[in-house]
Amino acid sequence: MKPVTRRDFIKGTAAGLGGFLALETLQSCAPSEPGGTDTTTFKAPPDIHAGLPVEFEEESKYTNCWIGKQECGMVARIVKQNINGAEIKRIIKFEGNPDNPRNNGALCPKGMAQIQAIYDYNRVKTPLKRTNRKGDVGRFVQIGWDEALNTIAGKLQSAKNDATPVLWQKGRSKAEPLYDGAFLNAMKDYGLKASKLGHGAFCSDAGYRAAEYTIGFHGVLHPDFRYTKYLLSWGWNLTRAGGNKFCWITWPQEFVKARDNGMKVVALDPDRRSTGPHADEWIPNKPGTDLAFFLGLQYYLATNNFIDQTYLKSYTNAPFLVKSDGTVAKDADGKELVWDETSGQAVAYDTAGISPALTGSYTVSNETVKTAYERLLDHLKNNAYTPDWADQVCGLPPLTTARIARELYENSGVATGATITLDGITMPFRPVSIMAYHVAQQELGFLSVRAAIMAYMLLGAIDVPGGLFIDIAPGKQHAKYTDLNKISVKTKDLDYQLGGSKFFPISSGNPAFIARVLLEPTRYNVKESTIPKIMISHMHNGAVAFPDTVQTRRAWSKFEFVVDINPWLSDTASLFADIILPAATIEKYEGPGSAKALYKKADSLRLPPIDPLWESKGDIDIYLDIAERTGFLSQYLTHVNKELKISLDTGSKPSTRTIFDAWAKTKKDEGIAYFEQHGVTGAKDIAAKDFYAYAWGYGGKHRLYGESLLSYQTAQIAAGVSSIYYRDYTAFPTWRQPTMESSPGGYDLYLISFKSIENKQSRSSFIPLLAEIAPKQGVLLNPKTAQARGIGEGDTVYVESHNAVTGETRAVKTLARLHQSIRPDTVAMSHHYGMTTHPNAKGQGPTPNELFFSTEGYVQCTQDASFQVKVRVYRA
Ligand SMILES: Nc1nc2c(c(=O)[nH]1)N[C@H]1C(S)=C(S)[C@@H](COP(=O)(O)OP(=O)(O)OC[C@H]3O[C@@H](n4cnc5c(=O)[nH]c(N)nc54)[C@H](O)[C@@H]3O)O[C@H]1N2
Ligand SMILES: Nc1nc2c(c(=O)[nH]1)N[C@H]1C(S)=C(S)[C@@H](COP(=O)(O)OP(=O)(O)OC[C@H]3O[C@@H](n4cnc5c(=O)[nH]c(N)nc54)[C@H](O)[C@@H]3O)O[C@H]1N2
Ligand code: SF4
Ligand SMILES: [Mo]
Repeated sequence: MKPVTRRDFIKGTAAGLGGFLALETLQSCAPSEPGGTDTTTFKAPPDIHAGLPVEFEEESKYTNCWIGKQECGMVARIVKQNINGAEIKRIIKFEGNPDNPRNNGALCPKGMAQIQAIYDYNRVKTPLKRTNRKGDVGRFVQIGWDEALNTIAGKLQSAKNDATPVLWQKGRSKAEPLYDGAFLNAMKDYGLKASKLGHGAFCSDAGYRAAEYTIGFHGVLHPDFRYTKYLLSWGWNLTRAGGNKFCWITWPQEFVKARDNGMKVVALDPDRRSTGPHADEWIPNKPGTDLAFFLGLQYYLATNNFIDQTYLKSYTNAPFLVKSDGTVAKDADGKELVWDETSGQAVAYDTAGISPALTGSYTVSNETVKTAYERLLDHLKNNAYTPDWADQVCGLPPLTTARIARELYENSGVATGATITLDGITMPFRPVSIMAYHVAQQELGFLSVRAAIMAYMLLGAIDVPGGLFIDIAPGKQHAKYTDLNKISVKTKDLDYQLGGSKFFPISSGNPAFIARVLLEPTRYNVKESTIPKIMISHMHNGAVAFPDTVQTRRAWSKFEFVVDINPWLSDTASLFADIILPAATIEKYEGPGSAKALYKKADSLRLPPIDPLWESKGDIDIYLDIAERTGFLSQYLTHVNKELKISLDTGSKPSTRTIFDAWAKTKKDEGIAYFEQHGVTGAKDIAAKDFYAYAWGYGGKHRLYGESLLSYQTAQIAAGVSSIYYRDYTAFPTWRQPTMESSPGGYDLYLISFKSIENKQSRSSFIPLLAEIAPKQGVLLNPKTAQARGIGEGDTVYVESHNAVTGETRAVKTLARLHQSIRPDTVAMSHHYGMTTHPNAKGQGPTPNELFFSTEGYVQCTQDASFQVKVRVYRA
C-alpha cells in the first residue's frame, strides 16, 4: 500500500470499531482511571460500547516497527471519528511497507500484534511515584509531569553539587544519537558524574569483542548470502530469532533466496528447531563446546595446508616473527618483523617488494623466532586439537569435524585460487561462510567467535564475495581495533564497571556482574566514589531479562533514586523505580533509523501514527524535558546538533518533529514531509567496491596472532589476580572445560536458552494475541530424558541449577515440554516469560534468568554473560 494520503470515507454499522475509538476517548479524557498504577488492584476497562457514532474515515501513515529490533517499515491503517466535536483516531492494523528494504512489505507475528500493546489498558498513563520500600513489589501513586520532572531535576542538581555518580542504564536504544550520544554527554557536560551501561553483555557483545579484536569489525558473523554456497549456521535461530544485528525478517528473506541458489546449510546447535527443516545437516554439539569444534576445523585446515597463503601473508599478522616469550620481534622503530624469503633476512613487515615467509623458525638478533603461523601450527599440534578430539569434546559422531572441515575447504575455492569479477573489480571468491549472534554468550564465547573467524581466515574467506562478514554493509575499521594494541591494565582505585582493569582488560560492561561489584566494592578494589547512587533506566527490564536476576535485584535495591522510563510497569520499574515516566510506544518520533539491509541502504524514521496516548510522551521529549528542567538543555541541544549534523538554536526547546525535520533536510529537501509521504528514502544498491574487500584495504593486519591478549595476561598476572580472570587471555584460543562441568554429577543436564518467534524479549508475553499462540513457559526435554525421570508432557517439574564455584543452587517450577529436537543431555527454556506485574502475564511461568549465574566462572573473560548452567530436572 502506497502513500498516506488515502482517505476513504466509509459508512456502515461499525459497532466494534466505534468501541475501539471510544475506548481511547474515555482513556484520554480520564487519565486517572485505574490501571498500571498499582500491581494489586488492576481493574477491567469500563464498558464503552454504548451509543457510539458509526461514521468514520480511514487514513494510512508510515511508521516503523517499534516492538522489534530492526525497525521494519510499516504502514499504520488508522480510522478517525468525530466524537462530540473531537477528532479521535485509532490504529486498526499494521502492514509491512514494501518499499523498506529491511522487510520488503513483510511483518512477523510480533510486528502485527504490537497494536495490542499500544492500546493495552495497563500502560503507565501518567507519571507515578513510589510509596513503599525499593526491592518490594511497587505501590505507586499518580503524580503530574511537573512534580515528576521537578523531583528528577532536584535529584540531578544535587547529584551535580555533591558529585554523586549517576548511571544511565539502557536496554535497546532506538535513537542512539539522541540518547547515548546527546543525553549522556549532556549530563557529563552539565557536570554530572554520569556513566552508561547497556544490555550488550547479554545480547552478543562477546562476539563483537572477538570480531573487533581479530579483524576490526563491529558485529558478530554473517554470510554474503548472494554468493555463499556453504553455510555453517552456528547457533543461529533462523526460524525464531535474529542472527547478526537484525531482528528476524531480513535474514530469512535472504536465506530463502540463497537456498534457491543451492546453498548448503549445516546447523551446529544442540537444538534442531533453530534451523528446523531448513538445514541439510544438523550437528548437535554439546552446549559450550563450540570452541573445540572450531579448533578442530583449524587443525584440519592448517595441518593439511588447506589455506589461503596470499591472504594470510599479505593481510594478517601470520608472518610476524614471534619470540619464545610470545612477543613479536620488532625493529628499532617498533615495527613488527617478518622473514623476507627473497633477501633471507628479517625486515619490517611493510617493507616494499618483500616476500614474507608464512612458516618456519629463524634466528634474529641471536634469538630463535617463529612465524605466528608456525606458532599456530605448534599450538594446534601440541595441544592435539585434532578433529577426532573435537568430535569427542563436542559429543559428535566420529569424523564429523573432519568432514565439515573438508567440505568447507572443498567449497572455499582456495585450491583453485578462485576469483570473481563484480562491478569491474576482480576479487578472491570464497563462498563459505557462517552465521552467529547470541550464541557468543557462552562462557568461552569470546574465544569461540575468535576461533571461528580464524578458521575462516585460514581459508581467506573474510570480507570477500561469498565469505564471512561482520558489519551489515562495509563498516569502518572499529576504533577499538588499534586501541587493543595498547596495553594498560588498571590495578587499583578501580571504576565500578571494572573496564580495562586487571580483572577484565577487555570488557563489555555486564550489569549483572557489576551488580556483584556494587554489593562488594572492596573485593574488587573499586573506589567508593565511582559507585552510582542514581539510576536512570531506559528500555531495559534487567530484573527479568538479565541472567542472575537474584544478584541484580539485590544490588539494585541499594540505589538511592531510580527513574524508569517505560510504557509499562515492568518488574524492574515495579521493584526499583522511585518515579516512573510514561513513555509513548509507537506513537512518537524516534530515530534516525537506518533501513539498510544486506545489499541495499536507505534511511527511515519512526513517525507517530497517532498522538501519544494518555499522558505519555516520546522518549526524546522526556529527555528534552529532563534536560530543560535540570538546566542542561543547551548542552543537550549542542550534542543533538553535533550528532545529527544540524544547527538548531540551543537556547529554546524544539519539538522532536522540528529536530527530525532538520535532520531529514540533510537527506531530502522536503525534510520530514518526505518521510511522511514515503516512510523511507529510496533504497540504493550497495556497490561491490563498498561491500567487499574493505578489510583487504586496511592498513592494519588482521590478528591471527593475539599478541596483546597475551600481554594482558602478563599484566594481570603481575597485578596478582586469580587465574579465573586471566586464564582465557591467550594469544591463540585455548580450550578448557567450561566451569559448569565441575558441578556434581547429579546436575546432569545442560540448560540453554533461546528466543521464540511469538515473543519479544521479556516485554511481550502479556500481549493477548501472542499469549494465545505461546501461552506459557516450559522446559524442553528430549523424550528419552523425560522418560528416565518419569516425566510426561505437560507435567510440572522443577529445574534446579548449580553454581560450580560457589555451590549455590536455585530452582524454578515450570512445565515439561517433550521434543525430539534436543540433545538428550540438554534442556532449554525460552527467554520471554517471568513478568509478574501485568495481569495478562499472571501464571505464565518463570524466566530462566533466575537459574543462570553472573559470577566468576560463569562470566567470560570479557565480562560477558553466559546463558548456560548445569541443572537437574525432576517432577514437582
Ligand atoms: N522472535 C524474536 N526474535 C528476536 C528476538 C526476540 O526476542 N524474539 N530478539 C532479537 C535479539 S535482541 C537478538 S540478540 C537476536 C538473537 O538471535 P539468535 O542468536 O539467532 O537467536 P537466539 O535464540 O538468541 O540464539 C540462541 C541459539 O543458540 C543455541 N545454543 C545455545 N547454546 C548453544 C551452544 O553452546 N552451542 C551452539 N552451537 N548453539 C547453542 C540455541 O539452541 C538457539 O538456537 O534475535 C532477535 N530476534
Ligand atoms: N534467558 C534469556 N535471557 C536473555 C536472552 C535469552 O535469549 N535468554 N536474550 C538476551 C538478549 S539478546 C537481550 S538483547 C536482552 C534484552 O533485555 P532488555 O534490554 O532488558 O529488553 P526487554 O526485556 O525487552 O525490556 C525492555 C523494557 O523496555 C520497555 N519498553 C518497551 N518499549 C519501550 C519504549 O518505547 N520506550 C521505553 N522507554 N521503554 C520501552 C519494556 O516495557 C521493558 O520493560 O535480554 C537478554 N536476556
Ligand atoms: S522482525 Fe522485528 S522489527 Fe520486523 S516486524 Fe518483526 S518484531 Fe518488528
Ligand atoms: Mo539481543
